[in-house]
Amino acid sequence: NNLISVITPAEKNENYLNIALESLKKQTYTNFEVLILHSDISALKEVVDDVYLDDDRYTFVETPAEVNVGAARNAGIEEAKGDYIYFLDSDDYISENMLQLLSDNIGEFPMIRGRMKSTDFSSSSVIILPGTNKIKMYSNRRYNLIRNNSAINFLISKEVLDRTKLRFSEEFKTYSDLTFMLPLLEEIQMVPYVYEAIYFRRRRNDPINHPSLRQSPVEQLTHDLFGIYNQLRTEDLSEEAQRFLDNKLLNFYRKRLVVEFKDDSTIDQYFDGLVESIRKIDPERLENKDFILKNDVRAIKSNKKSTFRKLSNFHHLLRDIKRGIASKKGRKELLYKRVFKNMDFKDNLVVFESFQGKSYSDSPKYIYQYMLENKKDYKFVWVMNKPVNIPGKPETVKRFSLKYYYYLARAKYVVSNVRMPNSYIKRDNQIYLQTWHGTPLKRLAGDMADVHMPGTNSARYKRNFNRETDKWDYLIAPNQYSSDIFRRAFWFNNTILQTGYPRNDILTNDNDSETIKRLKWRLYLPTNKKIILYAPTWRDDEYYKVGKYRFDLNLDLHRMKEKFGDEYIILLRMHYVVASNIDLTDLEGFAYDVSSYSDISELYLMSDMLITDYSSVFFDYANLRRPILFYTYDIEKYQGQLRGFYIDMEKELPGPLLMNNDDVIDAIENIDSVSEKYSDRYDAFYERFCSWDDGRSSEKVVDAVFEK
Ligand code: C2G
Repeated sequence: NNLISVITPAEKNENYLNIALESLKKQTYTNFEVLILHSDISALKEVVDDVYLDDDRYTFVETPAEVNVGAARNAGIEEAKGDYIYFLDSDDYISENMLQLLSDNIGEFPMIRGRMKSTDFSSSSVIILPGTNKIKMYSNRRYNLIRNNSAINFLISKEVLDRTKLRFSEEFKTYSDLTFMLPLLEEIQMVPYVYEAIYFRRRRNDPINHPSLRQSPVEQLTHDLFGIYNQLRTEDLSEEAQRFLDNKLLNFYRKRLVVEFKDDSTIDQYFDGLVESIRKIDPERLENKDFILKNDVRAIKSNKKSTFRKLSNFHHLLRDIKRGIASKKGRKELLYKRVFKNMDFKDNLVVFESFQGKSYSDSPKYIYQYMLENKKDYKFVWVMNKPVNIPGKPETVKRFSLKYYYYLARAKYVVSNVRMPNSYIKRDNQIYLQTWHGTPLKRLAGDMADVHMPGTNSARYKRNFNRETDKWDYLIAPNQYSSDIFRRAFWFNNTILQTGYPRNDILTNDNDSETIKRLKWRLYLPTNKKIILYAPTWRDDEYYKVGKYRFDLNLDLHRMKEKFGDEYIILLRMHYVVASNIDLTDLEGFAYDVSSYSDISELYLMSDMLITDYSSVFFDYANLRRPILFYTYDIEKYQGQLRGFYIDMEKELPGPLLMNNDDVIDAIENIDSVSEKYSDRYDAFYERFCSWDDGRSSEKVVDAVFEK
């Protein structure tokens, strides 16, 4: 029964440490000690659960501040009293049979490894696979076990370390595990791999604010990997180890560095380092590689920077062409990138887009209308997927059409209320005004803990989102609350226009019975009945496919019709990403589907009461000071699992939270007393969220952004 020393560096992972330690507490194999490394032990102990402080198997080892993880692990090795060493990272988790299985199966081998599984630690993902106690032997291909560049999840005989004096390099921040593992694997011919011992590696979800080491900037990774490569490559290594290292470098070059060279001025920064390392690569390694890589390598090896630069530019062109000819969209993007983007700006041209070209609406509409009246020198293009009549008859283009790309490249100004496609390249000196589309209730972008939308994961979502917000020159804030949130959640350092929402101008300027009557006529709505507007939001986890969300109507419209049909009609307004159709059988004359109506601000004006849920619509609607009800039948799921909220819905909203149809009917029936009850809260809410909306937001925005 051997003692195992678990080595766990905990710097910057304080929040996760208890979870890692819990997985040790649950081990069926109990003869272990844990060495926890951190630069401030007394602070760390504040957050560690008492059970571990009271258990003398857990030792806290103080390391100097700012040391690299390699140095922390070395400090752990120095303190280790065990017969074996096991590296567990403090943000990860191991199955409870881990130490048992590894120690049962290591036998005379100096080292053994468990299986890795990467997970976001959402409830269902930490499952242990039952099955046979299967073991696989790695010999020639044992270097594959460090494909992930990591020393974690190996049980390693301490005797080998004592004999070889192997330690981690302390000089490098990233990739330092290679400096330990590669020489170690050189000592060992065969490594068993245990299928059922599972190491759950945390997929980190915030590469912007809390990057893991692997998510470090490419400069850092390059510096470290090349440095380590140069060191290791001077040693006398086996053929397998050399191949492993060479391929690691070539793959890094291809996957990470080549994209950097799209902007050919970055070549200067990396070229000398490339020459030094690439020269060490065994020429054999290139035999089965593609000709682009071979050409690159040849130019690098002969240290011809200007040749390399030309080649690199040419290769990027080839890649663009290759990608371009594969699809219709690709061909347009190719022209966009390679032709249109090099043409001059049209200085007075503005491209407007609202909700991805789905409608003529929201703040872009009101900014446009103001410019149409007051900025005669400008020309306008609207992105519209379906033909509509727009005042001033601007040119319209379909999203992703050739003309769309053309104008996107040539317009000096771009105005949008949602994110632009990833393929949009913001040109130098182009001005991108992002209006955004609501005061946030649901947590946004960088503030989201985990992303539950289809087709992405948290890290990718945030990285793409951050790429987008980096392109914004101006962002409109409807109130101070949003301004503060936007700065943080969007990682936004450019100009915030604290002007209120252009889309709400009409709620101040046109709130009169004439306008309202005219709007109702236009929609063929009766003018002798009051209007309820039901405008819920979408659910991240209910969808048909990417971008097409499902919505199940939980409102009993038939009951409502029976009860309120003489006095009210109801307008049903689905969110623009919702693709479900609503069944209105037997509801004629009472319920109207206005989901495709372009401008919800006009629907607000017409409505005497709003029912919503977690949609930002209520922040805007409150400008009218009319009653608002919240039909929040799934608040627990929405707030808990999906998004989380910025404000306490129970305490701060200007109306009641209703959990079922009875509640809703009751509240409508007694709307006057409900309003009375919420009037103080409504005042406070209005003050906090609506006071910047003074009917002049469009004007203020235009004055700030457009020169002439
Ligand atoms: N909207 C609409 N009809 C609905 C819901 C929303 O027309 N039934 C419009 C409103 O203009 C609303 C905007 O879409 O303000 C944003 O909708 P939200 O439901 O708030 O949801 P989301 O698109 O996720 O944006 O900071 C705001 C958040 O990002 C919310």
